[in-house]
Amino acid sequence: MSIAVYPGSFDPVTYGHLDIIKRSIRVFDKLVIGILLNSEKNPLFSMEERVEFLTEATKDMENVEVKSFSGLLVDFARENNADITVRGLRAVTDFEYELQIAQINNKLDSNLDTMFFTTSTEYAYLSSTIVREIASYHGDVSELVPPYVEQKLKQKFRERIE
Ligand code: COD
Repeated sequence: MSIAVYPGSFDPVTYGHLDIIKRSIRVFDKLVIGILLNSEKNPLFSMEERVEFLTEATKDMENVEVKSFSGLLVDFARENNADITVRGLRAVTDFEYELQIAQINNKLDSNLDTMFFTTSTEYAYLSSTIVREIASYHGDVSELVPPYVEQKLKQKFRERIE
C-alpha cells in the first residue's frame, strides 16, 4: 500500500491546496494531510479550525486522513508508515525553498522521498498569505477558498474590528 503525507500550515486551506490533494490521491492508496502545530508562527486559525476546514473539504475522498502534528516531518511520516512527502509547486520561486526542505528531510530519513505536484495555472498565484491579506481588507475570496472558509474569514476579520 502506498502512503504519502501532505504537510503544511494550511492557514487556511485554499483551492490551490485542494488541487494538489486531488492530484495526489490519484497516485497514492492513502494520503495523510499533516497540519503543522508550529509554536513559532502565530496562525490566524486555530488547529481545531484548520482540521475542521480540511476534514470538510475532503469529506468525499475515501483515502484521505487529516491529522495535526508537531515536531519533525520525518517523524510524522514514519508514524504514519509513509515513505513519500507530497509538496506543491506554484512557480519557479517555490523551487529553491522546496528543494531545500526535500533534501533536509531526505538527509534526516533516507527512506523519505518528496514528490512535487504542479498546480493548475488558475491557482498558480494563490497562497494562504494572499488569502489572509485580501480577507483582512474585506476583499472577495470566494474564488480562492471553499465557502465555509470564506465565511470564517469574514467572521474572523469582523471580530477584529468589533
Ligand atoms: N498551488 C500549489 N501548491 C500550493 C499552493 C498552490 N496555489 N499553495 C500552497 N501550495 C503548496 C506549498 O508549496 C506547499 O508545498 C504546500 O502546499 C503547503 O503549503 P503551506 O504554505 O500551507 O505550508 P508550509 O510551506 O508552511 O509548510 C511547511 C512545513 C509544515 C512542511 C515545514 O515547516 C515542516 O515540515 N515543518 C516541520 C519541522 C521539520 O520537519 N523541519 C525540517 C524540514 S523544514
